[in-house]
Amino acid sequence: MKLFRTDLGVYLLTNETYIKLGTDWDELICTKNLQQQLAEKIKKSQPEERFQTLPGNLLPPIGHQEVWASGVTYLRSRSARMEESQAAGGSNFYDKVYEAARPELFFKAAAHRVKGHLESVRIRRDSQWNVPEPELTLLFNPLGSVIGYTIGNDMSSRDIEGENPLYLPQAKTYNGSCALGPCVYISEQPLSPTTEIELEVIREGKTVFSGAVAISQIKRSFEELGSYLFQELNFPHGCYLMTGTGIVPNNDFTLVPADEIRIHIPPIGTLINTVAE
Ligand code: DO4
Ligand code: MG
Repeated sequence: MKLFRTDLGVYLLTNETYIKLGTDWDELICTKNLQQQLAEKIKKSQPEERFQTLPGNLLPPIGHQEVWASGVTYLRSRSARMEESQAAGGSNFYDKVYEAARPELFFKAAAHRVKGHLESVRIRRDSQWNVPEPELTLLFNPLGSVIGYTIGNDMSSRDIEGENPLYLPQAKTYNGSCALGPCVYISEQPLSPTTEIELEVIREGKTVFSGAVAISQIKRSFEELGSYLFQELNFPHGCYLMTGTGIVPNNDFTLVPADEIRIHIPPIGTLINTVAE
């Protein structure tokens, strides 16, 4: 099952049919026993609530949820971070956090800054070295349970975070730095460890970067990341948690305006964003 948010309401996609659930995304995310409630809704839905195509214009799948992110959860992220911060003497912080009991968790975006599928993401004007970070993103309800999965793009300025680890919030959080979508995938079963995250960057019609990683390569469990996040924070509307990137292009790669970023995670779908000019 997949949840889509549009300007006309919230829709559940099941068996190639979109079923209207209502208009309040936050209320839905906070529903107790969501899966059971959705199953009931499918059974009871009336013909006038069923659609063959998604009604309205797609919006990012977010109401008042905060977006948090995990860092250095894959070996590739650890080595990339160590390389970019070596000259500044910051590299051993990343080595340590990869091994430490406490994960790196940081605030990524308030809901109003989140871009959806087919919207533009941005590069900071004061940065010369930028990458997309394709990340499996967990949706938690206020009780701290994972209720769904979406695709996240943690746009990052590598020169700024590499200059000094204390600049991380500026490298990660700015207008247009976070995209989520296109939907939330709801499943009774956890995602298979063989699930692949795929990234492709297309420039003037040609693929200039592609890469893939299996989610089994992550160093920490989703439960571990979630339990640290909820340890000293409450989320009355639930929250999103990006789980970190396992794909980082080589150091000679940077995004440029008009690049198209495609992130594919079956069975969620594909999130496509273009870098603003
Ligand atoms: O420590 C810097 C951030 C790393 C990150 O965002 C990631 O590993 O995905
Ligand atoms: Mg990241």
